[in-house]
Amino acid sequence: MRSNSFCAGGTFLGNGTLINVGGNPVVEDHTAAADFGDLDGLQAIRMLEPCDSEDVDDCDMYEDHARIRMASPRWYSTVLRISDGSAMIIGGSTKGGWINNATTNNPTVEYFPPKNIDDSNGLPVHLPFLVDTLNSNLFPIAFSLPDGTVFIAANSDAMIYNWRTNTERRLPGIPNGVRVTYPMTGTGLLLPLSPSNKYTPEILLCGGSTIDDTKPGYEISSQDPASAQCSRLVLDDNGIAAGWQVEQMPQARTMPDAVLLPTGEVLIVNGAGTGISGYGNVLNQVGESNADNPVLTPVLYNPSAPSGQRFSSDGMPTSDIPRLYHSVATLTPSGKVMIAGSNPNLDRSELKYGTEYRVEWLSPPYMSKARPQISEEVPPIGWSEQVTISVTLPLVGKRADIRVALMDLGYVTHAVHANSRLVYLTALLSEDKQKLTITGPPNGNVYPPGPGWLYVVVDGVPSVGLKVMVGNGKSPARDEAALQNLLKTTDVDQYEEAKTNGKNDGAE
Ligand SMILES: [Cu+2]
Repeated sequence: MRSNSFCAGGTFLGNGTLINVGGNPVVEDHTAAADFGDLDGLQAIRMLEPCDSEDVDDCDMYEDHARIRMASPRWYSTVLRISDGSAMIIGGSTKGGWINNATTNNPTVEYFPPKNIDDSNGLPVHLPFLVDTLNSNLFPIAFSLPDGTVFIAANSDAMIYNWRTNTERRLPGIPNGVRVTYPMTGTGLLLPLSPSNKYTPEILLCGGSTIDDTKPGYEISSQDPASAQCSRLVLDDNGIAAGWQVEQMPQARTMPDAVLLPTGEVLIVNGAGTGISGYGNVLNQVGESNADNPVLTPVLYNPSAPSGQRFSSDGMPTSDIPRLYHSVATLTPSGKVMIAGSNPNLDRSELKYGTEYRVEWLSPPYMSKARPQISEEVPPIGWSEQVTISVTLPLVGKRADIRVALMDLGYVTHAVHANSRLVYLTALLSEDKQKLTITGPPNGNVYPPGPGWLYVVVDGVPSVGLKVMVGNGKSPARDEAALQNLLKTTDVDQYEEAKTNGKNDGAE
């Protein structure tokens, strides 16, 4: 990788290529041993084609800003795979920093490969929503919806964006003024989609903060309470009319991570009980951390349990490792959840809330049970296509609940679990209980084409996930004129150029 990718976003594309997008400017003051790359990363698009070779040079990362880049600089933007297998790149700031403001805001979306939407011809498309949601609007929470539109939450607002027509449908505000995006960081998920409820989408947002986002850092404290609120909204006309359903987590959290499990439950981990994201900005910093009172016990949330009985920490281990700013958690193919990170510091630090290198593996209760198995590779699955796979199931009764979960494990950063997705597939077990015939998702709206992981879940116990390619495996369509227009009319490394010309103070 040639440029500074610290705090980038990313996604797999429809053909299985991973892109890593944006990041930081060149860091000029070397504060410690760490180094960050010599090129401005704000407009970078880096590509990696995963490969099985033993030689790392065979699957090197490709980066050449003269040929492949964004039209505009973006720090803390969200990258989302959409229904045609391309990537939507949402919002961000035009330079590194902390809380966003009107002079640094990049209130636009652009695409990779570039598109011509509303005569944009490869250039960024303006989104009024990202102006109206200043200041706390970085790393928007976004999910591709089963009708091909995109849900976006930023600050204490939400909308549905039709990217094909460039139209916004504003949704009711998040109740009680809770802000959910950086630096008042909450987290969000699209709850599992299933054929039995006609893939009706429902959004879950948890944690964040009600601190006034127009206050300067010196009026905010690391001891200001975070929000315990989770808010759910069903995204059809009835659901939107009914509004957000509010419930309370057992503990308040800013910077939580919400991880979808193949069982349909949500694991909530990480984060702090007080303060906000970032470092070195607020009163009563702990070391450099803007947040304090780490929350150390994970909680399981069962979206389909009756209201009031959805949260439980029964049997959950309590960690002694604070996971604050720059922490992550993700489901892995084994079924365990990998928990890592935390660095609320300018650089590597050994002060309190120092740089955390330890990784933890959380085993949900199903890990200790007899597990089903998928016994051979899973072939690629096309839209509504039937595929038969061999399975080894533990003793299953007549009434066994057998489900097949197609999952995107997402691209996790800064509590944003972009691309996280669970789609239950129709599955039919053979008479001899050794074959499962599954039907692929109906189209790329329900599951944007690209790689996924398939888990067979029997009575709430999932198999190990097997990798599967969904869709036709082809590269997303490329609009050559839009790409050429982007390369011709925009400069490489606009932020660095603005700094040299004195148009920018260069502060980070
Ligand atoms: Cu960051």
